[in-house]
Amino acid sequence: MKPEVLVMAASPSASVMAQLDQHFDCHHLWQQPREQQAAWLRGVAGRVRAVLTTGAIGIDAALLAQLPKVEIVAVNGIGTDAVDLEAARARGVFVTNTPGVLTDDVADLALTLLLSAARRLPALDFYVRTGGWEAGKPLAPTRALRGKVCGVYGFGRIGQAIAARARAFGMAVRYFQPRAIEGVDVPRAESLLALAEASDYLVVAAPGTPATRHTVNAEVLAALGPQGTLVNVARGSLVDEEALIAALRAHTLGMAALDVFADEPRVPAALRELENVVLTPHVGSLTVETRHAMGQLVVDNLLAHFAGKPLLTPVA
Ligand code: 8YV
Repeated sequence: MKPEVLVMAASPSASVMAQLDQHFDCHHLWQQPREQQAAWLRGVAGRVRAVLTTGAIGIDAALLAQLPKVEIVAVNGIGTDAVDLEAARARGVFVTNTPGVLTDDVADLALTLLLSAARRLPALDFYVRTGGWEAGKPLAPTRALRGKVCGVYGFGRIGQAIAARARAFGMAVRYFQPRAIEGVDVPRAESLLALAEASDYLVVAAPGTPATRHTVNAEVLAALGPQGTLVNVARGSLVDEEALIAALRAHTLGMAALDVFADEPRVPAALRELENVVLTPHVGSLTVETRHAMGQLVVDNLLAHFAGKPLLTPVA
């Protein structure tokens, strides 16, 4: 008998979906109409041995408690902030995620956002579409990237990949995270505030944890300043969104380019109405290649678990 797996969300990779259905008896929650999901779940919960979830959906203690036979939670993403790791640990439930395979695409999106803000891409697109060019409306020059300072908050794999890209654009790079990284030729700032003071662009690439919550606060945003830009490809929880909106409104912060938000998919109207923002819907890893690689790692972790082999990418 195949192990029964609760699949919270689909992968865009047809191969991953086919492998899931080949090796496991899958219960696809995402196929159920929203209003019927709770009742449907009660029907399958008692038999579920594995859960496939995403970084955004995660799994809370209440759902874990509904699954008496669950052995493993495989997260199709790197962030585990939406997973109740404590509850999983208490139950002896393994957790895996997908580090490594999404690094380049998330770093690419960070630079896409940074460049879009620097060169005012959304405004230029609007200008052409709405006939501003033909009408000869004035167009102010933007600022060059070369020589500017890119501060990277969080210097793991993704932060370091962002730094390499920023350097290729002629930017000077610094980073901050509590633990210094040995053997890198990027200077570490003493604090996040010092990093913001030194930076023209502050790119957030740190994990969303209780310790990092709202660390990008009013003081940090003020230090980044009216010519400064905040880029966030990590988690919305790291930024005090109310302080961000206030700073953008008052132009004490120049711009923000955001892929992640405090309460996704709800983006505050106050943020959507601003002109000095670039907004994308949490798509750092959303490429065909990376979503396939992430899904494959999920499948391989599940297969390893049910074959009694070591997990490929366990969450400590
Ligand atoms: C995904 C992410 O959007 O990896 C993460 O932590 O936030 C993203 O890559 C998410 O996990 C959906 O699969």
